[in-house]
Amino acid sequence: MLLERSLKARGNILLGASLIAVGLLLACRSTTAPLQMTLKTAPDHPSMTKPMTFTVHLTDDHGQPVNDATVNGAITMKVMDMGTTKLAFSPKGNGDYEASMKGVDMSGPWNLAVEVAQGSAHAKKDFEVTISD
Ligand SMILES: [Cu+2]
Repeated sequence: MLLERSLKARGNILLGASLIAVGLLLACRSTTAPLQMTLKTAPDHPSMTKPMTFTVHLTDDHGQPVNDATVNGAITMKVMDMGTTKLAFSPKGNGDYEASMKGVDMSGPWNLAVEVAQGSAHAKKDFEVTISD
């Protein structure tokens, strides 16, 4: 009974600690990232053997498009180390930034990490991109 209780207490402490960690992470994000971004992939379901284009849409905390940012991406495979391919996004107006790739070496789940800098404002976001055969 006593052992059971102390295990439960330990579980609660762990849960509390992880909630605090998540809270800090969210707080950190909201203060350092007034920039919001979304990703579109063309085609919608990219194939590893065909060219694909990524479009990042960037807005400020008022929902207005941001056109003067520097946008860089790094794509990695999620399930194994296949190196990192860096992508430089070009501004296309209306808050859109584009980067293209000729294809990838393997199908499956990839991660596109996008980093945005505009003056002193920075934002980073991970997008999962599923690439088929
Ligand atoms: Cu792979």
